[in-house]
Amino acid sequence: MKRALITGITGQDGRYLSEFLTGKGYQVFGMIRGQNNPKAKLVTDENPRLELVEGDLRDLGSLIAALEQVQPDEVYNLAAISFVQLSFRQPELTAEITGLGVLRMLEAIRVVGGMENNPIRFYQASSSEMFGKVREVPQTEATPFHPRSPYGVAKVFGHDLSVNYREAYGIHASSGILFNHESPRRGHEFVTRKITSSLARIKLGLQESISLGNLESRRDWGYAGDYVEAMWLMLQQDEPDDYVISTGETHSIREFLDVAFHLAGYDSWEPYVTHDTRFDRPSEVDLLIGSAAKAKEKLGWEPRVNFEGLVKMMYEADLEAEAREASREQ
Ligand code: NDP
Ligand code: GDR
Repeated sequence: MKRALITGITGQDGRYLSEFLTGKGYQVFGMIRGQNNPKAKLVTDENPRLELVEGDLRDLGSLIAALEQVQPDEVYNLAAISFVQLSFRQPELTAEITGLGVLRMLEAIRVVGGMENNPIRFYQASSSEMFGKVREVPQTEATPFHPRSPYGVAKVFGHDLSVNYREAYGIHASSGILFNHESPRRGHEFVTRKITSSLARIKLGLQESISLGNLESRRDWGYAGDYVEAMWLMLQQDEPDDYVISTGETHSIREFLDVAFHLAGYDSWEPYVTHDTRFDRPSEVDLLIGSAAKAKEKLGWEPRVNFEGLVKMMYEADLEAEAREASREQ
């Protein structure tokens, strides 16, 4: 039975990947941080075969201990400060966790796995945010990086370091340059989930409007359930490599609002959306659209859920959850 260690187990991707790998017959271990983390129950209720181990990306000793305990075949490094907006307010913490955290995990793998024939395969959660002010359209593995946030800069550090540990120490380290991916498990701080959960509440008469920032930026949005399969496929290859994972379609926030409000039976979203400058960013990524041609050719990976399907899945899940919550409160 293969053994996998996932950092960021309580996040959106960690939860999908844990279920995916368990389904493949893996023994899955999730790294959890903090004392009495309230999300431990959520993830073990969701996947009763998941085992938790303690660890924090700020603490090298804890990573070494986790690797010694688990003896993993594969490590998926998904943990990060992942919210771009927060990275402007807490840049040092972002560099510490999203950037230096990768260094610590790679060092732990180097130490525990040994220098020669290191058996541990490593996946780094890289991001389209590294392309930032994009140098070409669509973005591929060869597109130069121009990050536009402390988060993006920290991800470039983690990405380049994974390449360096591959070249310097022969570690089987692969990076997935994943474009935005969403789901009913997406954190409420991200724009898609903010829209679908607020819309569900508007529909149920529980909320009057949504405050948003920049509606013009464009993203290549896919479904997280599809994207975790690509992570696993990367680690099944003989040679480590980097892959763009995306849908190849781009849509603005306005278009997301159009589709979501239309689904909910409204002619227009404009009466329900206000602008709040608090959600604007000091520097913005205006356009993202990826080409996953390499992943299709080498991994046989393609997204299954399209943009409309994704919006529908998220809105319907939020409508059901909000209605359930409202009836419980009555
Ligand atoms: P989430 O924000 O949902 O999850 C982040 C996870 O990181 C949480 O489990 C959190 O744990 C954990 N974490 C934060 N700080 C630490 C720390 N110091 N030590 C250990 N764990 C920590 O992210 P997603 O699931 O959406 O994304 C997964 C990864 O993929 C991230 O690295 C993200 O940057 C990257 N990515 C995501 C994309 C997306 O569209 N979703 C696209 C491209 C890249 P806790 O619950 O304890 O806070
Ligand atoms: P992003 O996702 O920054 O692309 O990072 P987010 O959903 O936060 O923003 C997308 C775009 O929407 C605009 N926007 C708003 N964003 C938020 N969060 N809240 C608002 O109210 C709002 N109004 C407009 C933003 O300005 C932006 O242009 C996500 C994260 O998952 C990263 O970890 C990951 O690496 C990248 O995707 C790829």
